[in-house]
Amino acid sequence: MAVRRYTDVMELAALIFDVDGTLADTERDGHLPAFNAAFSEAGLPWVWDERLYGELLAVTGGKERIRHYCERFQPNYALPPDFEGLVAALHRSKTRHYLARVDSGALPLRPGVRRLIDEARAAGLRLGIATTTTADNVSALIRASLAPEAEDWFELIAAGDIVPAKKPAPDIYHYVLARMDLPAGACLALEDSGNGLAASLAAGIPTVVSVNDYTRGQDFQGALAVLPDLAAVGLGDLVRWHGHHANL
Ligand code: XBP
Ligand code: MG
Repeated sequence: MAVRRYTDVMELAALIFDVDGTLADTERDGHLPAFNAAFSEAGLPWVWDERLYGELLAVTGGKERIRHYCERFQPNYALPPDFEGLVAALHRSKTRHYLARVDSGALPLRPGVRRLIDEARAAGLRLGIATTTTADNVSALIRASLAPEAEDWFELIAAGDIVPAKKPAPDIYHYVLARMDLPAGACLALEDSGNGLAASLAAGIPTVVSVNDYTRGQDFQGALAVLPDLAAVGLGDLVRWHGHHANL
């Protein structure tokens, strides 16, 4: 098995996956329509189009994104006394709409993701998830797109508000390393965005980036590889890139 051949460098022990934009195109096909459905349901006249959403993605986390939108794009909106309550309610509604979209099958895996996960499991690699999205969203996506029991394939699913600071802060990756008791150099992270890469690299984890329409053109300095998707990527490629990193 390819993994075993690289005994002269720190052996690759685990793949840590981002979720949004990496496993599936969840931003465009899941989160964006779910935000708009929540606004409409609440009687708010806010409509985010794909271009605006691309700008809003600079802020990770759904609640944080709603707050940022109000401050930056709705300066005349009179904040209600319980603004935090409104944000929380909108976000709960958004999550409900997102989950319905996942259950309807609207969010297939991106090319190559399934094969890579299958290869990694066959090779005995450990699998983890490091994401800013809500934990329920991850569970639903994994069940719907991989297999009903696929949550069990991941040793740890680290998600959402479990850490104080979301990506680009490295907190979620530090959390994963601590909980899985792994050194950063024995892991490889898979990310899709500049914010995600900043987080994984700040935690010292070698990272491969697969871009999407929202993230193409962002700053990916420091990545092991930057790819249009994972369609042509096998576990052997990841092991080779990871070994190369360890030899630098
Ligand atoms: C993903 C995100 C998430 C989702 C929304 O970033 O920013 O916030 O857009 O999820 P990354 P919630 O892929 O870098 O982890 O609304 O559940 O927060
Ligand atoms: Mg992402």
